[in-house]
Amino acid sequence: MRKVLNRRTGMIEYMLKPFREIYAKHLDLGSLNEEMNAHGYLFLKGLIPAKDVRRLLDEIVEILHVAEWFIKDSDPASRVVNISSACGDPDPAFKSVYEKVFNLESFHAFTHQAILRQVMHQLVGSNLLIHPKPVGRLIFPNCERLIVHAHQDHRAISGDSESYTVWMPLHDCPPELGPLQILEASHRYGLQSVDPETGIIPKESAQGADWVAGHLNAGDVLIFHSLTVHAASANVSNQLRISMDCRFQSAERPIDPANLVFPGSSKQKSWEKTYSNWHSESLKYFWTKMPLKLNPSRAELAELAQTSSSEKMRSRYAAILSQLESQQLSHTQNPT
Ligand SMILES: O=C(O)CCC(=O)C(=O)O
Repeated sequence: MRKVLNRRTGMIEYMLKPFREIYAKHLDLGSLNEEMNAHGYLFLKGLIPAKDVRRLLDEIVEILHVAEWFIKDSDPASRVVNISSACGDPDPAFKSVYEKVFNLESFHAFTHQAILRQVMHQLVGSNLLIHPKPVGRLIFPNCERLIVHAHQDHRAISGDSESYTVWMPLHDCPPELGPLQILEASHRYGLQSVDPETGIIPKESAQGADWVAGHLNAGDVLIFHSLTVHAASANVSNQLRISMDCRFQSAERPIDPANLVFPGSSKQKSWEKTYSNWHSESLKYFWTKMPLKLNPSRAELAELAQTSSSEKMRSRYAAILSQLESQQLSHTQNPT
């Protein structure tokens, strides 16, 4: 950490080490695996054309404007929040607005764009699997409970640890808007201990090199390994932070089928509902046409639906299995 004088406040502040930047215009695809192996993340500046990011942002902002998340009579594009609307997952008010964002065809298409595929092919090999459920983050400022603390994605995503998260702000995201911070080289230490009550990795005991951070702009992309420890910083601005994150892996490696269905909310969310206003067929159920290796397999899910120790887990496994069946994963070549 570096000490710097904040000229506006006159206070000394501690700055994290900056991200290692890779400029998209100088992109050497061949060097990315080595960079990822060494540091556990890649920070690609200007990878996605700003106008493409802006198009998606405008669609999302329109939904949030209608939901009255922004200050009355302000320009929705400035994203200045109406603090009386502040909410976050799992508040019902948040979920109903978020569902509209999640159902946008453009939200899903964004993760399939050619330049991202090209980079991710380089990292995972030719048989690329894009997880079908991207996550949109709509983060109100000054809400401590909405901050995502230090964790490793592999704990939640499961399947195979050789998977990667791509985190993309949909507008310029200076430190005061609460972008992600990364614990450099922390992917080398396997799954790290969490506080059993909160599931958070205590920053003091997290293993890795330095915490790194920076100012991300629309079009910049942060990619990290599923074992890389990372955390959001606090949004201390007066604006909503809007970003999205999605996961990529090789289709030759196992995937937890929970990533293909809606196990926690089978009644509220479904692929049929998600697709109801889409114009194109091309991305619907795209993964069912791929020979995936499910872990747990369908036979194991059936067993777990009977034998898991809690009723909650038994019904979760049963829901995953029945949703898989209705997606006709029998199309896969290897549905063990
Ligand atoms: O954007 C955030 O606030 C958290 C994102 C995150 O932790 C992730 O993408 O794994």
